[in-house]
Amino acid sequence: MHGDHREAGLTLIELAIVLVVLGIILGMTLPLLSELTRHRHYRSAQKELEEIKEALIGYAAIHFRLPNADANGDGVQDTGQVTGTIPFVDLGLGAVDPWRNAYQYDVNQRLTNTNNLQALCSALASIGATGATELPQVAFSAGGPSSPQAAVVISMGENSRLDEENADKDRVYEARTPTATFDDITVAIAPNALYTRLSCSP
Ligand SMILES: [Ca+2]
Ligand SMILES: [Ca+2]
Ligand SMILES: [Ca+2]
Repeated sequence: MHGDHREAGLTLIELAIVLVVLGIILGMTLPLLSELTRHRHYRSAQKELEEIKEALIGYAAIHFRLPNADANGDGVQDTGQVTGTIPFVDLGLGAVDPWRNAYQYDVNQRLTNTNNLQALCSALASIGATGATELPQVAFSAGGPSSPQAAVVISMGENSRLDEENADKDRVYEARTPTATFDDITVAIAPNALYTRLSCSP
């Protein structure tokens, strides 16, 4: 009888130890799991951004222009809009990034008005020539020099908002390594890259 009590006591101590160990393991595992989820979402967003770029290039090859931005969230481009979200219906793509936010989109206005390949090619060539005055632009380092782009697409990242240089609505954006206060993922289609992809010739 006495022995039974001692066994029960030991079992409780063991149980307590098991619970403490489980707690420690959970405490170590949960942050790791959320870090893995964050990493997976980040990778998915990068992959989707590349798909959006390809869809935009495909759109340009078919329509001889880039689509306008979507200003009202229905996924269909709106005439005259150069900033907004991607026209995901027109591009045949999903509506949102891994954090369930729309992808932001900014397009050079002159590339939305062309209606034949030659006109699109000359517009692309002249963007490179006129340089600094053309918008949108992207800097590829924090505070670095920016260059004009045919189009820019941004995932707002885990914090679900545009950050720092991307938030000031001046149509100049940054594509750079994330920090604690900047988690946007920015991709750009350079005018000369689109020029090459469309097999433009001088
Ligand atoms: Ca729309
Ligand atoms: Ca962000
Ligand atoms: Ca800016």
